[in-house]
Amino acid sequence: ALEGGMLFPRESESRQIQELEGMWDFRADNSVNRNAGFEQKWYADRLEKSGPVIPMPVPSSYNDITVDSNLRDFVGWVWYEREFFVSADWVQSKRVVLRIDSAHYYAIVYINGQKLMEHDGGHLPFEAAVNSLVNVNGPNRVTVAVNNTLTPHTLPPGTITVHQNSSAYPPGYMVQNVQFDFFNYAGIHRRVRLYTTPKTYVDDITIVTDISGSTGIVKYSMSTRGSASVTTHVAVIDHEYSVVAEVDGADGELRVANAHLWWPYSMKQDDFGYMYKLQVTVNSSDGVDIYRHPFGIRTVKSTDTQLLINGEPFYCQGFGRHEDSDIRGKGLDLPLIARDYNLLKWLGSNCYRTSHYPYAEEILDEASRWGIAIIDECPGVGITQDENFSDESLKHHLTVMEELVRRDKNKPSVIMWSIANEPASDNAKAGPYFKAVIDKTRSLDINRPVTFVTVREYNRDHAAQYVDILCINRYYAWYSDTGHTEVIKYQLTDDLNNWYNKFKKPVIITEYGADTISGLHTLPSFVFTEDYQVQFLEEYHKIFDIYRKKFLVGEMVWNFADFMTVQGVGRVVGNKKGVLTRQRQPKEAAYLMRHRYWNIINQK
Ligand code: GCB
Repeated sequence: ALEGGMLFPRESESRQIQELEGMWDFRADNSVNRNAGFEQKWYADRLEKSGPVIPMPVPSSYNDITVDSNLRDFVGWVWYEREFFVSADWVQSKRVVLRIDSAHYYAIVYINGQKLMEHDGGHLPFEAAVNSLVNVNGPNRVTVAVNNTLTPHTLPPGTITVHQNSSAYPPGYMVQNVQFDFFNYAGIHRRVRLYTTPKTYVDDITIVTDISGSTGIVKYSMSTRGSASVTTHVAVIDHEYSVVAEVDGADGELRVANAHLWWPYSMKQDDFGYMYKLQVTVNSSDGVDIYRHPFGIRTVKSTDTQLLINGEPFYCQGFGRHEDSDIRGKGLDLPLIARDYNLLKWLGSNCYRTSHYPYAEEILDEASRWGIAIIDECPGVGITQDENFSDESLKHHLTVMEELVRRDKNKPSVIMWSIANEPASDNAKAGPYFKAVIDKTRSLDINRPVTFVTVREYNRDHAAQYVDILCINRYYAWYSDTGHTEVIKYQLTDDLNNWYNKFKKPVIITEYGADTISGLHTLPSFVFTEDYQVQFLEEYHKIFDIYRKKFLVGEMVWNFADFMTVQGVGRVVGNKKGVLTRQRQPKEAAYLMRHRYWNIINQK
């Protein structure tokens, strides 16, 4: 089991936040064994004492900040450091926590040269109390060593090739091979902050909602940590800051009369994304702790042909996406987040998948407010080699699911868990492996459907039998029959029927798309032109329109925007399947999607 509930840091009367974003000192460990930082204890004194440093923004990926291709393609440990101050008042009377919302991939954190914590995995937060390690007179140092190396047992998995004694490569030449199609951006990707709580504090809150007539049922449980004994008061606060229900105790049920449900904006255009707050107040001899947890009242269920939100059929009209943009790579960027939601709404998109890893909480929380539904995917992308199905890999995958569900369980926008993308589910090992991950996920949360995204054939998949909703990626007329959109209707029709007839479960096409260089045109169309992308999408839509009245419950274009990948002959400065460019400007296909998606919304 995991340590602590790790609630998202939120200010309140009892909790303060100190941001540690900004320019940090930075150095990549270029030593041949990539281990000089530990051997020479770079964390023991200021980083600039052990060698040259450069300024590095936090949060951001480090890869595209400089003009150095060695840093862009670097594999191994990089070191970050900055100074901070803490008030004596905080350290004496409060619990002071250092939280990193994500560092890719493996991180070790030191405070004033003393190890504070380690974390295995990018994309998810980690934290620890710093009270015993900080000075209140004078500066403190936080040093973060981050390693982006991917191995057969990381998520996502990868392999390292070292060219030893080869005349074809420089000595010790090291290559990171990956089994997925996006750039392995690295660094401190999300916020770093200090926050306080009282010494006895609200540690975790779980909120599950149900609907009975016009009444919203809010089941909650919460836990505290600390040595003092506590009394707990819980209140539901509406958007007007009125208390609409309240009760005492660490777990229970609240009933909200005439509840305002959380709806995707496509289902209730004038009343979507309604958020309440669960205000938890804990009293103890350590003082009062108050945490206000945003939540929505809604239900999600699936039948053998439908995906239901609040009991009504939901059709997912969406996109696959990435956290990706110029210069910052996968670094958290609030202007980009806001731009993307404006674009999603403009496109009429009511849903997306966090392909292929958990996105920042800031992104998911905005989805809740914008009334956009999310398939929340863990970083299980590229599980394709035999050793990726080992016990060691499985153990880590289960831990990652625990961390993901702990982080996102109370977010109304999250309507489904995706435990993997395009694994070798035709490998016999995939059956027991994915059954274990799916069972685990259901044991953590029985209130959302669970899926993984397959690219295999319906009759050769060992894991699809365990999911609630079939999610399928298809590239007819792109990776096969390239250029021949006339085959799409035949192949897609067969495919959809085969999956449904075998499994009797609803289907979402979670990817279909064609690389398109913005500005390139031909008539008749030719692959890589804007004309081809439009024609390609239109052919898929004809079939979707037949099956969305039956068992098809969603369609997602690959991709919302162009994104960076490794260099390769099939990628022209990245994957160009976006309907938007990487700079978030439209290709012609964006207008097609906007027309289609708004038509579907307005038909209702
Ligand atoms: C896929 C993958 C996605 C790739 C995409 C492509 O099936 O899931 O990560 O980017 O195909 O464009 O090849």
